[in-house]
Amino acid sequence: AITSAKVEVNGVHLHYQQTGNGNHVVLLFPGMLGSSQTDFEPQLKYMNKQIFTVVAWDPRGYGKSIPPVRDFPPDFFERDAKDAIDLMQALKFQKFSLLGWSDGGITALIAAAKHPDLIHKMVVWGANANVTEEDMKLYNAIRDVSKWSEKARKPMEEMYGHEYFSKTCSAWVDGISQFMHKSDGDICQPLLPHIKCPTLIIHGEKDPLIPRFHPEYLHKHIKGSRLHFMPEGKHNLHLRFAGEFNKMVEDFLL
Ligand code: TYC
Repeated sequence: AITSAKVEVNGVHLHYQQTGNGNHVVLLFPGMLGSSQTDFEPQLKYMNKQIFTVVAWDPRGYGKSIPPVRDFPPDFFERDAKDAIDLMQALKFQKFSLLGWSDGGITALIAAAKHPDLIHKMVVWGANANVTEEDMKLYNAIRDVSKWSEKARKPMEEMYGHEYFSKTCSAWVDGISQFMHKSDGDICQPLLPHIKCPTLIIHGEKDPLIPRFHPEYLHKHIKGSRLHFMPEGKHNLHLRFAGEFNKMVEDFLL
């Protein structure tokens, strides 16, 4: 069974889904505008429930953690990282692993760097530690949600309705653009050396949104990290190749 609940954290009611009763607790971080429901169905359904307790959360303003309406202050990734850690404290989980996709991967990196004592292992995919001119072009190309693929757009429109989805997408592009004012487009580069947990970075070689230098940068700056390429993977590799992804992640976490 998969349960759905809300808990008050930092003044907001955060929604999460939970399944399994294994000793190894894993927190799943969705991508931009994502949620437990839109981003992690195959993980919640098929990850081993004897070994793992799987929690997937909706960051504030995303999924069913509305209100509040989502906003993007300059520290929005740090705010999400604090919410995630405080959610796990509220749920009384002592030590856990992190699985973060894309923006959720960035949030997971920050959480792991700031709380090395709480994190067992981490897997990130589609994540980046800085924003470049090349990234800005890609971001602006997805600002107009009518240009999203049908597969990516449909679950979002069902979750949010067209208006909230398109407004929040545009607000996200403005939000992520803020990092261009920082030296080297920095999001979380100086934090990477503070990550102490074993870390697996996965990259889909056909990901049109994340140039390969991003996972390579992460691999270089996270001590002892492993970098795994999926030749046919695009941005949503954990959904499209769920079986292969889940097996790789479970083997790494064990
Ligand atoms: N970071 C986004 C996510 O969380 C995805 C994304 C990456 C969008 C790069 C545009 O150019 C982009 N899913």
